[in-house]
Amino acid sequence: MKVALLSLLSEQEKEFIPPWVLRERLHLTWEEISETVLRLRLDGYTIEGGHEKGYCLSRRPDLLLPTEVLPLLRTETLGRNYVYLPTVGSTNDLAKQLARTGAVNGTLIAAEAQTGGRGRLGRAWASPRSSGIWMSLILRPELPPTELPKLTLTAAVGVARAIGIVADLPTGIKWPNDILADGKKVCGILTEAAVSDGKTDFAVVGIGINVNTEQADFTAELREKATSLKEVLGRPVSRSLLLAATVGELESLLNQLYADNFAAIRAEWCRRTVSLGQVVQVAAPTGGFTGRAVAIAPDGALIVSREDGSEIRVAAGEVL
Ligand code: BT5
Repeated sequence: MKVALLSLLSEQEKEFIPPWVLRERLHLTWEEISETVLRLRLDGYTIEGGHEKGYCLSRRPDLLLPTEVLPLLRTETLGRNYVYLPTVGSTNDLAKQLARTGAVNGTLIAAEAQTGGRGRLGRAWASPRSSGIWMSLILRPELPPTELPKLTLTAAVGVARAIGIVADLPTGIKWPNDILADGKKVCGILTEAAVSDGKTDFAVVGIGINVNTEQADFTAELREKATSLKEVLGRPVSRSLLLAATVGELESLLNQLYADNFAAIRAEWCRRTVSLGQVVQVAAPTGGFTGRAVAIAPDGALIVSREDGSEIRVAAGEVL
């Protein structure tokens, strides 16, 4: 009901639609319409009017509400089950909980703010309220655990494409999970998975994008390395459009991945990366070393060439 009423009011935003038109077009009683208006007002929509003039939508909230996001989705599976929260500890933690209790493939979780947003290795992820996209996707991929690193690279390509489409901004991917704009981090990706008997039960792809985040929202330490799309572009970007575009690009890339065409995704990743050719410091569990990032292996690992000419595959680890 909410979506139908909003879409009718949006046909003539800022103009009153008379009661009889609303009733006829929506096939609802006036009581049902008034009640839906009340619920939309509680969600943050500014709707003026009443039973004499009818209703007029004068302002939509800048929130990732289902009523804002679902009408924009062009996907078949991803995001069709959408869980939206004003506040959550971590969307990845909630996604894992929901996945364990049977949530369907493609379930999307998004929150306005995270109180315990996480990066890799237990690091914190700053998630100021309503300034970015803090989301997780539950996937049940037909991928063996050894191939899961491909998911992070695929997600990075999807986000970079979506930022290009919605914000018209070129970005660079830093292996394996960062997206940079103007040399600073605008997005981080955290892929986690549950594996049993050598098989992937589910994977959770967590994505954090600083969309309209202000420098003042970051701690002094973060200001040096983090930025947002708004800061780089000098204008705000619609979070709902970017969320829908990200999910859309991811769906088509995942279809490509599952159709055994990671090679094409890897090629695009290589075109978009800023990591190849760079001198990198690798902090691996087995000890750190320095080398030059020279290639991405067919399975998504980074190939680092050391001074002595030896090449090392870095599947998981830290590139500084
Ligand atoms: C990441 O980790 O970059 C993965 C971040 C994933 C965040 C999403 S948000 C939705 C979902 N739910 C979660 O709880 N997490 C995911 P890593 O490569 O370890 O980078 C973490 C480091 O990035 C921190 O140590 C900071 O230095 C920096 N950082 C923290 N918050 C940031 C922000 N908002 N923007 C840019 N950099 C940030």
